[in-house]
Amino acid sequence: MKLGPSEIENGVLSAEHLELALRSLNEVGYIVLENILPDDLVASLNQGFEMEFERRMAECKEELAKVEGHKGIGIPFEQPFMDPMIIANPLALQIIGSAMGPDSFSFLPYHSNTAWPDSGVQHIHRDTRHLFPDTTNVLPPTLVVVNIPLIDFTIENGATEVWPGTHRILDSDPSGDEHACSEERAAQMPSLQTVMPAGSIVVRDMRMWHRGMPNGTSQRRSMVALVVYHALHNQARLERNTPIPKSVWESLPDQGRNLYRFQPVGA
Ligand SMILES: O=C(O)CCC(=O)C(=O)O
Repeated sequence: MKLGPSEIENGVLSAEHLELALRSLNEVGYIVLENILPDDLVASLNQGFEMEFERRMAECKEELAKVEGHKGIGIPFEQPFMDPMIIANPLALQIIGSAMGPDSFSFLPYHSNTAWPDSGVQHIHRDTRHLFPDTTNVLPPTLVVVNIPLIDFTIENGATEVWPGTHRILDSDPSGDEHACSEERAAQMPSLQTVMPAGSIVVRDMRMWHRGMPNGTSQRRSMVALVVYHALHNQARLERNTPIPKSVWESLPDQGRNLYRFQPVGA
């Protein structure tokens, strides 16, 4: 979805765009707000991730072979990672608040999903199960991920493949694995790769079937992955004890403080 300049500047979706975004999230399983973040912020975030990858290369290399070249990292509580436009983006939060209520919550730090050069094809999976898989009713989303591509996502660099509508599929995989999705069944259904410009924001229902794709370029392809929980999830079970630095906390608008309210604030 392409937004108007005043929506981007004011951080508020028009009523029409909000309705479209909610319909897309509910019916398709995700919505893309195209190219809404400042280029320099996105470039400095990508550079920050690149520096982290270089710093932690030994640890990454050890794991890469096991994960088909799809290896993200958690990030330090530093700028530019903690920019309020990233961790409490008003447009993403408007959609999430309307879809899941005002008391959704999240934790910091977020992670990246990164397809390294020469990565393979990930197995098709959903990131979360249905809360009530034995009923015939599909619930609205209770767990969404905010993804922010940090470089242009293309077919060549392995834009994520998604299967629209599959967040509504209730029957479980014969393997019994609640995150597994049938490759045979997926092959019969339409899918597409999320080709989109850097600095877009995706809000995705985490039940939707998807997979990371091969990156045939020489540049790592990263996106921010920030998970947001509906208030019905048990925050005590999910709680993180790492304090959010006071400077980060103080930079957050009220909506952002509400989002991270279960996390301690440090010095
Ligand atoms: O990096 C990607 O394209 C998708 C990775 C992903 O969503 C996952 O591993 O759950």
